[in-house]
Amino acid sequence: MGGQILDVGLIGLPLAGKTTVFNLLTGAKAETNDFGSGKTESRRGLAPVPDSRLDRLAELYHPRKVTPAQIAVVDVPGLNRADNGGPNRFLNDVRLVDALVHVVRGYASDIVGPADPLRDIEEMELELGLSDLDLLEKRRVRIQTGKKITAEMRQELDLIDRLINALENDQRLNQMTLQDDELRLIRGYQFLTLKPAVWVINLDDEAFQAGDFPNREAILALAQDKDVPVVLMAAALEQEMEELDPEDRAAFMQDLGIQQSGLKRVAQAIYDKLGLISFLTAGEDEVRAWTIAHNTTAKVAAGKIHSDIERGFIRAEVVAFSDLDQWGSMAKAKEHGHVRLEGKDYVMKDGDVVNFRFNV
Ligand SMILES: Nc1nc2c(ncn2[C@@H]2O[C@H](COP(=O)(O)OP(=O)(O)OP(=O)(O)O)[C@@H](O)[C@H]2O)c(=O)[nH]1
Ligand SMILES: [Mg+2]
Repeated sequence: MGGQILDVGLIGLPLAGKTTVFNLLTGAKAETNDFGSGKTESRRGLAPVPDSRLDRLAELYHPRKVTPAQIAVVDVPGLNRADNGGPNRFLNDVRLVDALVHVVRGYASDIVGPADPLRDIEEMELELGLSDLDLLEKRRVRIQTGKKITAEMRQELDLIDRLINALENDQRLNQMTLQDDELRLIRGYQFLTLKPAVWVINLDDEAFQAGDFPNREAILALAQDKDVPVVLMAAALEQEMEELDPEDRAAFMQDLGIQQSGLKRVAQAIYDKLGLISFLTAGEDEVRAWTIAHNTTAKVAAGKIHSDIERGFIRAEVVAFSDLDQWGSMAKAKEHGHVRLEGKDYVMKDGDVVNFRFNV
């Protein structure tokens, strides 16, 4: 994560349902069919990360507010097939994101024709690869035509050749084994195929319920090969259900076999892919989820909340959510020996409910 908040870009071909997915994730009511209206600006929004543990903590603490973790989402106009030659400019809007969600049309469209998700995935993968190739080739020329080639530049040139070779063989850069020093050399480029990706196959009701779509096996095999998780979604259907009141919605979702919302499943895929977990804080003021990297220590996690808490860190009072949930209060959990005092090097776990003690 570059900043405090995780940044995700929604990309895809025209009319794949990107804006519908964007609305679903962020609760926005943006107009769909940008392609038809010729709109070419990206839009941004915030998606709350669903976490049922927050609901349970709210039940226990009756806080004034509940704050879920958030993901910043960018909805980019559809990649224009006619916009050939040169890398697609819409991709510039996702150059700095932490993860790319490719929304793939799995339903027939009156305008763009029958569903062909495999073709669309291949087309987008090609486009992302070409964009990275373009950057690499420019960099290679810049080094080669420079006044002096240092040892470090020579090392970079070798690496650039390897990366170009991989891309030319239809690999993503995230499929390559790269050493830390190599990753450091190329970090500044923000290569698109090095970013964690998720493929969301957007389906009609029936296809979603059947869990089936054209070229399913081939797509799943490709996804495994490229190390990209696949999430099936019925975005338009879920969007319609947003209009229902929560009870009807729950019953309806159950009928359709939707166990978890599309938002929840996409968020989970992104967290898994990026190696992220959440810890929780709970009090009468606020119950809140915080996003951290796997293996973050207590002191660094404290810094997520405030730099003063990190600087003045004394101890972390920690209870696993499952224990707090089971015993129903901090006092009871303590009585049964589930509340621990941990030092600054304690490695945080997903679902830790934490109270930091600190000096200012
Ligand atoms: N049948 C069906 N239609 C859908 C689904 N999701 C979106 N659509 C429709 O597809 C059209 C395009 O949806 P958008 O969400 O605007 O797609 P987009 O990818 O943002 O499109 P552009 O930004 O214009 O490229 C709209 O008419 C949606 O109602 C779906 O799951 N099933
Ligand atoms: Mg759109």
